[in-house]
Amino acid sequence: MLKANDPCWCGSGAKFKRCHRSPEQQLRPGNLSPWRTVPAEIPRPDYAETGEPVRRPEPRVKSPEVIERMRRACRAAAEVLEIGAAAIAPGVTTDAIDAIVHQAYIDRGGYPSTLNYRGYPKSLCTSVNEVICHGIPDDRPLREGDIVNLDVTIFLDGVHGDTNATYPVGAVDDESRRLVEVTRECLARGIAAVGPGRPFSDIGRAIEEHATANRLEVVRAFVGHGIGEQFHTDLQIPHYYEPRFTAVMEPGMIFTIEPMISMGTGQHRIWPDDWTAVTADGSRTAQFEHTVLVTDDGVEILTLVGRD
Ligand code: EYL
Ligand code: CO
Ligand code: CO
Repeated sequence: MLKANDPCWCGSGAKFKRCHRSPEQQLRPGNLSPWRTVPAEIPRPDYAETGEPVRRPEPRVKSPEVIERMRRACRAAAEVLEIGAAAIAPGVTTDAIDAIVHQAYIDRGGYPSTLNYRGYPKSLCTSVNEVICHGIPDDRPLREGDIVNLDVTIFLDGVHGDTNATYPVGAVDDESRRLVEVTRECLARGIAAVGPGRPFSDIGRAIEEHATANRLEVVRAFVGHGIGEQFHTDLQIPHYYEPRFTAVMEPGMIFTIEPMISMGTGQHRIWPDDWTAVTADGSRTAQFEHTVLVTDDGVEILTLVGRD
């Protein structure tokens, strides 16, 4: 396990000219709290006990009945994200936010989709600064100037709703603020490219164009995904232009768009915990995610709270 004063772990010395973060600035893993439990009466997904999801065929075009359940689950996910975000402050640990979010799922009768998904140990992903995604909540307090992404997924009414957003912790530097705002715009432009009859490649093209125009890089290793009765289906939505993705969007399709954008390299490394993805050069990243439905005339964002 990495210790607080170990030299830079990220390998950038070999592949990149430098790791530009001092050891003091670099994130180190903290300690995990014990596994949280979910009341027995809350329905759980198939992997909750085994850690391994069972791949089942699932139609890309959802039935009206599944779409209604997805609307409820996705709205609940948006509410839970809002509750988690309200707890962000300097000195608050990511584990404390995990505890709040865990209870918020249960209060809505939902199961935390990430809990034991392929063995993931927490109810929330918390990705700080150079962590791209899948950061594990631990006993490290957030510090003023950090940026932190909260990624919430709820299993409710037999379907999953998935959303995330990146927040400043207190006052943050101008470049980090710009990164967060451009990444928010990247998601908005990706969503604006959704509509029946359009190729899936339009989504990544819109995102990559906006990132590149702002001298930022798209992380290519992680993609948006089909979602429904399973957390992840075989449908992939890259956040960069992939001309081979000529398949066309149809009304009733539901998937996530979740661009990860880097101030430096889009290349990644995985921590020894096998989950935490960080930029290879230690530069900061931001991410925003919505679950969306293709409608007869465009797109409906499902992961919004009622008043949005
Ligand atoms: C699973 C599999 C390596 C995803 C999300 C894929 C992760 C790393 C191999 C959350 C948790 C996507 O969609 C997600 N967030 O928005 N695990 C995830 N995996 C995985
Ligand atoms: Co997510
Ligand atoms: Co997702």
